[in-house]
Amino acid sequence: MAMWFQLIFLLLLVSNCASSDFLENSGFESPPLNSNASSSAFVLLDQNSTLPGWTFQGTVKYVTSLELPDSGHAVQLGEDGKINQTFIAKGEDLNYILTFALIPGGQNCSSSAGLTVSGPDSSAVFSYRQNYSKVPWQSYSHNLGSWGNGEPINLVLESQTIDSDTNSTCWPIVDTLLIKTVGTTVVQDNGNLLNNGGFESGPGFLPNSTEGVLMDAVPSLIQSALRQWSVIGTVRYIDSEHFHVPEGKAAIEILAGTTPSGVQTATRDTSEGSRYNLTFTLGDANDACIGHFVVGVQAGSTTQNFTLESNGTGSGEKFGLVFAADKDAAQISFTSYSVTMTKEDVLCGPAIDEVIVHPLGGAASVKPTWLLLFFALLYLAVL
Ligand SMILES: [Ca+2]
Repeated sequence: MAMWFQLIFLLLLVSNCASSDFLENSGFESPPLNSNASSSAFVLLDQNSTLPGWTFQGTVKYVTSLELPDSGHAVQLGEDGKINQTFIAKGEDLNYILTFALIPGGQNCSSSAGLTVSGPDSSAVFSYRQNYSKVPWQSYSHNLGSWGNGEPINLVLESQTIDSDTNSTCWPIVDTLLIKTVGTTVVQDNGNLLNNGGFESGPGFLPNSTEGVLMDAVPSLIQSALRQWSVIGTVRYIDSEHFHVPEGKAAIEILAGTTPSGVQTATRDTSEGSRYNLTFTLGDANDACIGHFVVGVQAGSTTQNFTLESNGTGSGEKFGLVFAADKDAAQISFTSYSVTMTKEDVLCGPAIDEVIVHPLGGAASVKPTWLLLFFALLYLAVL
């Protein structure tokens, strides 16, 4: 019993969020100094103004609007607009994951500039996309990497350079930045040969968001904000406060668009040729996503399609398959090919959770040569 408590404590200690305020003025609620920020909805910051916590360059505007996630203030990054803040890593073996709100900077634009988010050795481009949320803003995440205690982490947000006419361009607005830390130590999870099979370790959810966090394609397990899983296409990281989550506090919802979407990982400690059981929960996130879900599952060299009829009110069904490991780290992936949308034209899809890989019990995992030797010895003993 004591071991269970120790294990649970360890899991909480290592995998769960040790969220704290790393950033100063993370929601831009402290107005710029030396500027008349209350005079209009968009105030251009000039050389004489300072934005508490941040340094800025290029065209940066301080935004005041009730339409924002925190019904207050944000910044718009115009042409060559850039803001940055350096914060200090606290604690050892932690990974720093940023979640932020992205708001389109206007309507009827001829083009929209993207937003580049960078850490000391990582960078990704984000853009607001139609049909991915019910509200007029979206949460995205970026993994800033793992840093040792006391190391400075420079976070940079800048508008992406574009070629078209800058006068009819909509420039991105950013708000409510949140840094979450997750342990880099691999958590051994009750015999499951997959790490983070319940998707509990991932980006933080913004306090005012009911829409989860959108995750774009990240080919590397290391760089992904969804720990130990790479992302294909787009998935929505969903929380149990606002969605139906089969187990724990988080799961993923696969959003297939013009291209398939999904997640992929690899097992640990499997041995080539041995047989394993993969189980998972397939369901719907209770977000009015009605349709016929088809999810392609790959485990090692075995592939199989699984289907679910969703009425969009929150469901979960356990499925499984048996596969032989083709190598020590067998690939496991979940891919959705069918486009599903809610009545409000928001992309939605199958929810996946509780992904578990166990060795297949009994003699199947024992090498046949040993079995033969055992029976030969037994035969000799009887004689
Ligand atoms: Ca979960």
